[in-house]
Amino acid sequence: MIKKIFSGVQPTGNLHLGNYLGAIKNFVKLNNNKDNECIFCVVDLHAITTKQDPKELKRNIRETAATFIACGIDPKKSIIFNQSMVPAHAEGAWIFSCVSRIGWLNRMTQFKEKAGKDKEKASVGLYSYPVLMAADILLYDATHVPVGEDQKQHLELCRDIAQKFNNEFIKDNFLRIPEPLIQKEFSRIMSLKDGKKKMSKSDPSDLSRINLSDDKDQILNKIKKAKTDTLPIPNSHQDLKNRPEAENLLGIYASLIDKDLNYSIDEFKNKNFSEFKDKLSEVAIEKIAPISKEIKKLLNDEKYLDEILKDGSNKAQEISSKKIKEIKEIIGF
Ligand code: AQP
Repeated sequence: MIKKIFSGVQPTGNLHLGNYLGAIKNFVKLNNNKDNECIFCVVDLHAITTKQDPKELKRNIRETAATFIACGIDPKKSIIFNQSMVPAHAEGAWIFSCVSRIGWLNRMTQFKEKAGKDKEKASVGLYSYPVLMAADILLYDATHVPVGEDQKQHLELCRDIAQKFNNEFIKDNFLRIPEPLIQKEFSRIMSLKDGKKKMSKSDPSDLSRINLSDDKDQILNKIKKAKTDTLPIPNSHQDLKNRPEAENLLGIYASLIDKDLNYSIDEFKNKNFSEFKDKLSEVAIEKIAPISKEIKKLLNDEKYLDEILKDGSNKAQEISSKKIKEIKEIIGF
């Protein structure tokens, strides 16, 4: 069976190692499989659920597209586009918000985390964010959605929306029920400053994350300053319990070299963190520095990036306009 892949990344700046190891690395693998049809979207409509500076947003849209390409997604094989260029996403989001139930959205933990204590002041868009995400996926009949662990709940909501629409309009299998593709290990990379907090673009401390645009010296400095504890590296996974920073760094190392956590524990057991950090810096620089260099090179060619996004948007428009037309007919418009 041909796998139809859809996933998105918000152009909110500072794409980081968590985005790479949790999602984009997997996008590249899927792109490289000749049997897959992949669509990777710069989800700029999602980005404006929190306040964005217009000039920065424009730059970040190009930078996210550049990051996709620099990481290894081939725009000749996969569709790369930005969401705001394709009207069906906003139309679909409205229609699916009428299918979705308030009780379902009230359970979304990401809204609670992002809105924080002052929920009343959060945008309505931030609340209904997962409905727009459902539209993104359902418009393309995606069979598989590669995401980090933090998006699992949103994907379950998408499946519920599709099921309810199909049931309500007695259209079995009209909306394809997508499967999540979440890596078993390292699907949630944590902050370098706090092993209990997700590595995130919006963390005010730049030292909390390794950005995909960081150069060699920045990577070295951030790993040097990354929080650890006073104990040496243990012999077993079990002994990493209650040592979130140590577990996170060992996990990052393993994921960067495509191994599992036991492999990095075995390699560094009983050693101290300074020795481990030297090796971690080496592999992180080896992986990230070429990506960072390529992003900078691509950003110097705005015309090329704009053409990729335009071409991708035309292709996305062709697919999604057919689906939204069918959806409207089913509803009775
Ligand atoms: N720390 C992470 N570990 C693993 N995967 C992650 N992802 C994000 N952070 C981690 C995955 O990256 C993809 C794109 O995410 P996004 O940028 O669209 O939104 P996000 O999840 O809200 O990312 P951030 O960094 O936390 O952004 P801000 O701070 O702007 O809210 C998704 O597949 C996500 O799972």
